[in-house]
Amino acid sequence: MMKKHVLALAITAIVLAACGKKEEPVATPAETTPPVAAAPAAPTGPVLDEEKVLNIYNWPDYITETLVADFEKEFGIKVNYDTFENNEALHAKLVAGNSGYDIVVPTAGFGKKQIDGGLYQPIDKSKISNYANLDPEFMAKIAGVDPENKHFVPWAWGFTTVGINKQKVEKALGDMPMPENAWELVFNPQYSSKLKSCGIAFLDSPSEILPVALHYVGKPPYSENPEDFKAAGEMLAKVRKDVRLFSSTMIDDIAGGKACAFVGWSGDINIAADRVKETGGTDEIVPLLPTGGGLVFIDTMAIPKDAKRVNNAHAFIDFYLRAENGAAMANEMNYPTGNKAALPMIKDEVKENKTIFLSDEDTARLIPTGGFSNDIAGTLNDTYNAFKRGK
Ligand code: N2P
Repeated sequence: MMKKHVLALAITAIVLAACGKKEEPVATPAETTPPVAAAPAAPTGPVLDEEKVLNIYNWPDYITETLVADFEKEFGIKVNYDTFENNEALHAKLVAGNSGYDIVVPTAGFGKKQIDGGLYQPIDKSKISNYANLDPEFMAKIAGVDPENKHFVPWAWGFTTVGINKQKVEKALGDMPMPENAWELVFNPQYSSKLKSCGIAFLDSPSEILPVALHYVGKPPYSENPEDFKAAGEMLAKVRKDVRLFSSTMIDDIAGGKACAFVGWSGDINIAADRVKETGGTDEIVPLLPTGGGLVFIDTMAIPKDAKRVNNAHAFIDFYLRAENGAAMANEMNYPTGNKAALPMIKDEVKENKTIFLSDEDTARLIPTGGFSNDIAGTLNDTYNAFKRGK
C-alpha cells in the first residue's frame, strides 16, 4: 500500500516536472500500478500546495473567531490574514500586482471591473465539494456581475445604511420627529445640523457614499453622468459642516460614543450594538431600514490572477462553504450568508432580526448591487474628495 502511494507520488512529480508547472497531481495510469487485491480506496483529501501557507486579504471584523485557527489546524497551513478598509484600497493593491494574496474579498459590484481587467483567475469548482451548499438564487444575483459565477464565491452580504444611537438622536432632535426616510438624518441639513452636537460619521469610501447620495437626490445610484455627480456633490456640501468624522473604524467609533448617527454597514452596526450591551451600556444602537433604501453589498472570495497558492485557496474556500461555517458568520458576525445549507443552523434570534434577514418589503427597497466604470472614476473621486475636504 505504502509503496503504491510512493510510486504514485513519484510519477506525479515526474509528470509535474516535465510540465514545468505545479498543479493538481495527475492520476496514475492504471497499468503502472501493480494489482492489489481488495485495496481500500486511498483517503482523498484536498490537493494542497507544497508551500503550506495561505495569504488572505479581507475586510476588518468580518470573520468568526476560530475560523482561521480551525483551518490551520485541520490542513496544516499557516494563514496570514490582513485587512483592508474599503474596496478602493483593495483595488489599488490588485492593480499594482504581486499583492502576494491568494484570496481577496471584493464586493461583487465593485469587483466587476477587476474581472473585466483580468485581475482574477477562474475558480475551479471541481475542487470545491461544498459548492452545492450555495443558494442558486443568490448565485444568480452574483452572476449579474460575474457571468456563470466563474470568479466570485460569496463570503457574506449586507447593506450600507444609516444607523443611530437611539437615545442620543432622540435627545438631539428634541421635538422634531424621526424622518420617514432615515437618509434625511445625514443628508438633510434640517436634521444633520441638530445631530452635529452628538456626532455624524460617514464611512470613508467614495463607492459607499456616492451611490446613496446619488440615490437620495433622485439620480441612478451608479450613474455615469457627471451632471448627476454635481447634484450629489451639492447636496453633500450642505451637510459637510455637520459631519464629525470619516471613519474606517466604525464599530469602535459607534460603541465608543464618537457618533450618534452614522452611515455604516448593517452587520457592523449590529456588532457595535452588541458591544455596547456586553459592556453594560444602555444606549440602543440600531441600523435603520430607510424607506429610501439601503445599499446592498455582496462580498465575495476571489483568487488574484498572480496568486501563488491556488490549491490552498480552493481548500479554504471549500472549508468556508461548510454549512457550520456559514451559520457561524450569521450567528457571530450578524451578516447573512449565501450558504443555503447553513440556514437551519442559524439561531432564531438572528433569523428573526429584521435588520439582518430583511423582510420582503425592505428587500424590495434596497439599492441593488452595481458598480461604477473606470470612465467615471475620476468624477467619483473628485466629488468625494471635494466633499471630504469641504471645498
Ligand atoms: C466589515 C464588513 C464590511 C462589509 N466588518 C462591507 N463590504
